[in-house]
Amino acid sequence: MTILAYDLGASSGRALLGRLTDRKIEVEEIHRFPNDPVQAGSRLHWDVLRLLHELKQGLLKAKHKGEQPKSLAIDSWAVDFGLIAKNGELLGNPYHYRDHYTEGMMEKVFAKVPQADIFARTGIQFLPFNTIYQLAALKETDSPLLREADRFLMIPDLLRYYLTGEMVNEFTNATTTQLYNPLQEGWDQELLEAIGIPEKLFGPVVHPGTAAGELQPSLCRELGIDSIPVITVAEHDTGSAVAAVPALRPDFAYLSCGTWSLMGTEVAKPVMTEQALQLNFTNEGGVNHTYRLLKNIMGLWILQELKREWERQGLNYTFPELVALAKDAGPWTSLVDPDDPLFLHAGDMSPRIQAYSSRTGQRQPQQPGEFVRCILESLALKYRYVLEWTEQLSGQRFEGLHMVGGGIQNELLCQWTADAIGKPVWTGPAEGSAIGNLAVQWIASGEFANLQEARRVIRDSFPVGIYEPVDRERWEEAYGRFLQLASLPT
Ligand code: ADP
Ligand code: LRH
Repeated sequence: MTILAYDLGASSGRALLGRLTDRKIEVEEIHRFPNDPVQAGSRLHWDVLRLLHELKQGLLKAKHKGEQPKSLAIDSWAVDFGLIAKNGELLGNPYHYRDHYTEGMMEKVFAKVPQADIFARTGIQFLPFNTIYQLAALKETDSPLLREADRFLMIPDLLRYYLTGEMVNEFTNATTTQLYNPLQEGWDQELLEAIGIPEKLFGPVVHPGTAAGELQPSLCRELGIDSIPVITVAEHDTGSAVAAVPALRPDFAYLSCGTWSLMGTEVAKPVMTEQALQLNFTNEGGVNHTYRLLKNIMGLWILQELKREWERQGLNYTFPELVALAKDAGPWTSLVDPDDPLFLHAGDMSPRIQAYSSRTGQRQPQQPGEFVRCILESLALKYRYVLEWTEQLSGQRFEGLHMVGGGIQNELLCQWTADAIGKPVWTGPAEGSAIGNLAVQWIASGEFANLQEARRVIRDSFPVGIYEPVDRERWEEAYGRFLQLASLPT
């Protein structure tokens, strides 16, 4: 009996069929598609109807394989949303979190609710594109979308709504809005009131593993398939990725490595201390009422944008080619703080890397391999920094680091991460989010008793790569330089 997982990342989406045979998970990727944002005039959007089309392609491909999945679920990147009118129609195409419309909004919201108050209510890190600042920006500009809105749905909620006709807000994604209060276990009414967002937009929040309707009859007729039950999982992709970390102990560190790098640990209760606020750590809701104490690191986004920049110039490199160029380039041409706001928005990355290098008195990368090497070395060093703070904040010491996500195909990055942190790196599975999505569906159906059992089976089903640290002295020295030039608090 198969089940179906859709995992929509910021760079691509995929549909995986999952099967459990003799307590081993088998997965088959049946559909993969790009998730290219669309710049329309001055606005950057997601092409949400194209994503719905791709979900349907996944259903058709399952049908053509003779499969009738027992259930399905969707996870995606967080913070973005659609607004639904009274007549049930989507108002406008959802904005991409890298659109410029939230610039300056954090400060405007802080004038209404002090930053420390927002953290005390939500436990969520301050990123300029959080849903709260997106909604505040719509309010500030008196957007007709907000005026007409009757319901608020995060991206997986929205796609699920298209599949089932039912509107349900899922927990893990709800927490990333910075409008959900984990202590009161609900949308924070005072926060919503303070920024003037009507509370009626937000429905009750359901946890991962809840039945959330069936495929609509009209959709089944269109595709010529039988109905399938739809389940909520950890619909925030990072929540699903962490559910799939094959850790045997409860105190483990992870790095979900894709467009973003999300590094942290799983905790039973949000860590909402002054220090967590100062360091801008977050506490995102997870499976089984857990929380992810983590920090966003800009991640492979910078490399993706560099690749796109070169494509615009007619230079088409694959990721493995870019990694090979980095390997052959000389070390330490330059280091950057990947989280400098310079790198947040779409556009040419090479001039920004050069500008950062000049600003910090370093040599500018010139050759493609030097740029890629700069990004990968800088990421590895930033990982060390965030891992050390994760240990401090959680009061744990980690023996190594679990890496999951598409980025683990970059063996150079995995090795350099081990070198930078001075601890082993354990990699896999690469399709962490999709496998976490499947795992929660199996918990919901009773195939797995709990998350621990799911992780044990994941460990038995997928090979774990091991990278031992080498070259410690050179990385130690580079780390000292990195901390100085990035002016990071230590
Ligand atoms: P997301 O889910 O955010 O879209 P993924 O988890 O799919 O991201 O990871 C995408 C990243 O994985 C790319 O930015 C790229 O850096 C890396 N990657 C993908 N394939 C390869 C490969 N064959 N070799 C090296 N790196 C790769
Ligand atoms: C990773 C991710 C991350 C969010 C970002 C918007 O895909 O969901 O956890 O912060 O996208």
